[in-house]
Amino acid sequence: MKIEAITLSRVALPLVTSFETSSHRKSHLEHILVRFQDAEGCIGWGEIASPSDPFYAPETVDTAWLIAERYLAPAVLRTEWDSPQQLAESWRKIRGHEFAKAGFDMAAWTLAATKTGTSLASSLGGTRSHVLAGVSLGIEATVDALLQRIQTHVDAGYSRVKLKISHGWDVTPVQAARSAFPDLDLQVDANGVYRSTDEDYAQLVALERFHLGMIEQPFAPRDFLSSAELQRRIHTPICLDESITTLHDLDTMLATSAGQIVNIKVSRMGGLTVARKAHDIAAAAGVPVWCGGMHEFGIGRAANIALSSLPNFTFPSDVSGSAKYYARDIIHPEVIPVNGKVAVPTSPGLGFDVDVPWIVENTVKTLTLTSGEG
Ligand code: OSB
Ligand code: MG
Repeated sequence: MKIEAITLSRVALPLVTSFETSSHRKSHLEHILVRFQDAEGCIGWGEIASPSDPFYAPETVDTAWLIAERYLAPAVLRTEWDSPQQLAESWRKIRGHEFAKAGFDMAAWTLAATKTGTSLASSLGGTRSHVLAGVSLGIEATVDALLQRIQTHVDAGYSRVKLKISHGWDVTPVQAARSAFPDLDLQVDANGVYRSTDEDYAQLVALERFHLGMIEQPFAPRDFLSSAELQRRIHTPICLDESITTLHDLDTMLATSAGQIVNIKVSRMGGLTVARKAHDIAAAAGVPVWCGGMHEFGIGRAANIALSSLPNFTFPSDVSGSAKYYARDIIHPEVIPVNGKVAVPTSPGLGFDVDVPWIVENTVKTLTLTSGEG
């Protein structure tokens, strides 16, 4: 197969409610859509879900555009390929830039699945008909506001609630959440904000008594050793997110016992090809995984749902309904969880219709590269 045209579209969608983490606050998001068209006119869609600023990972939406235009698109346009894994070899020598690669890898998978008439989930080896949906709730102005947001999502039937924590917003909101919701499947995510100090260890150890499902990314991405030290001191499983951007990072986590659970993100790991390998490696090591999110638009969300259908995706994923994020998503039908579960599409390719007019209406910049001019 050969790709003849690649269109990049930078699309801005307003968020229904702004989202705050330990590092920043956002009211709308800009992601880059990647559209592959092959010689037969078949289409594959992918999404580069990089945040605008380099606070979660080193990439930004601007660096992703640059790498896509200058390196990834030319590499894809000159490659003859039969499988997404083979196409991924064409960008192997580009170091880092996983979010940008993920958009291209996703476009290859959706195109290949469309052409073979298989669903994205089954082309990846997915086995589940439904995936458990969790929600990730940001830092709120008050504990009462947080409790109200939890209540809304519990009422909506979500299977699990994850709370963002940070200095000054950890033990107090978690304690309040636990006493208001004694049986809730609750977990926390620090986005790497804690340091290897006595005070910070004490703060994290203090979370132990709220029987959390896990503590996600307590320390900085490369600080595997502090994570291993904390894991020796607590029973609550540590889950790594930002630390795991390559399969070698996963090997390091396993070798250092830096955690017991992996949050696999398609974007953070450079695409479905690598994410699936991470799933297999973790499964072989007896380490359960779940699928994290980056507030994806519908295309990236569809990829997350497909990936979450693999057998070792044991815990609920951050695949919430479209309506939690966007008044109108870019896919039809939008993602709607029912009783805390999202159905895995069985139709060929992405499994959703892409709303092209809505994409065009919200596009702030677009570029098409073709193989013709080389
Ligand atoms: O750490 O999981 C994270 C969103 C942006 C950056 C980092 C993270 C998140 C989320 C959102 O938690 C999960 C979702 O898509 O709902
Ligand atoms: Mg996280």
